[in-house]
Amino acid sequence: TIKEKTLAIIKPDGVNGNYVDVIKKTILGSSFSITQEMQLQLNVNTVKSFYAEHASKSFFSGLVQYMTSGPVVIMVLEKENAIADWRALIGPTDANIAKVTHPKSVRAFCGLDLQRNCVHGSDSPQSAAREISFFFEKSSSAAIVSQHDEL
Ligand code: YYY
Ligand code: MG
Repeated sequence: TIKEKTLAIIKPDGVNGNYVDVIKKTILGSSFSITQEMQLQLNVNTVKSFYAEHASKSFFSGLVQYMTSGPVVIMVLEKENAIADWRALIGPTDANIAKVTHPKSVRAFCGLDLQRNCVHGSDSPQSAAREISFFFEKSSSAAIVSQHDEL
């Protein structure tokens, strides 16, 4: 079996609401291994760069504000079919919809609404590769943008 890696983020509402342990138990109980993990306070430039594909959207400034509102836990998850399986486990983007359509999903049990949906998951092999190197490579984008942030 060929293992695959994906990037998971426990967002500020998840960390703040003390959901880190229960989410990690869910991850490990679903046959993923957590191969890398770090807790970070993201800054504005890092979030803008990470979510660059959404820069033109009306929700972008709210998303940046939210993602910088407190610490996040960033993890690399590994298993066969990790990318699709983690997306399935977290459920739909809008936590209010998740509560109705996917009541056992992570976003259903710890998310609050469309913006504050508790967790991130890469959506394709291309994004997984980009997002993992964004945070975990030595000369990663996150490290580079952090140096230029004014916080
Ligand atoms: O991949 P996923 O996180 O499920 O959703 P995206 O469409 O990539 O949006 C990224 C992020 O932006 C989402 O997790 C919440 C937020 N967001 C929002 O606040 N309002 C929207 N209408 C859409 C997304
Ligand atoms: Mg996405």
